[in-house]
Amino acid sequence: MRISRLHYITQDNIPGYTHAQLAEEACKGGADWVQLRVKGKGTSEWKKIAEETLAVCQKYNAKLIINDNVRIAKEIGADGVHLGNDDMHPEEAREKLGEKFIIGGTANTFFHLESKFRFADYIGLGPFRFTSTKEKLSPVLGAEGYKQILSSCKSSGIDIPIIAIGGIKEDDLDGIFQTGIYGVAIASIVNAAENKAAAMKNFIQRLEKVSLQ
Ligand code: TZP
Ligand code: MG
Repeated sequence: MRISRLHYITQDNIPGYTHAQLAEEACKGGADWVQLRVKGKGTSEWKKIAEETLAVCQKYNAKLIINDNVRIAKEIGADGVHLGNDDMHPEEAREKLGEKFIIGGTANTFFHLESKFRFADYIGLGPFRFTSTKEKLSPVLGAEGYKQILSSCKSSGIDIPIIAIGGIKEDDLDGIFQTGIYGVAIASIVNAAENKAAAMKNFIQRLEKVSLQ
């Protein structure tokens, strides 16, 4: 299974848009990978949101990854889960979900990455810079932080696609990919735009111009 180089993430409280509508705009703009990031909702409301978003992703043939909630991901038949510090351990998730499910995680340090996510399918590493999208933000890594962590991965034989996340804008792409990163994840640059589909399309065009290794 191929991990996309561009992960689009939905957000709560975007005026006038549900998560499914955000996903639809992103997919119209060319997104092929959507992470549903819902916070503070009870299971039944969350599951309904996940089902609506899955229908959109299926229409556009995009992958749907559910943030935090292994049970909902399994019940609705999503493509994967994204697990952070407070979520189920990825190895337990693998047992529950089987080999075909995509399991990703968030890390901030090399130690965290290798101790917890060695067997994940991809790792979101960040934040690249400060962002107000996430509460309780870990220390900012910047390009230097990525270089160091990617070099530790190389010397330890860890070969997992690493996705940069946190405050990423088009003008950051050259510098980020120079670190050897595999891909990037974005939320507010699309979600805060007036025309979200156009913002996604523009971001993809800029990403395609960056020489990938
Ligand atoms: N994890 C680390 S930073 C972040 C998450 C979910 C937020 C990414 O959103 P944005 O708006 O692209 O900074
Ligand atoms: Mg989480």
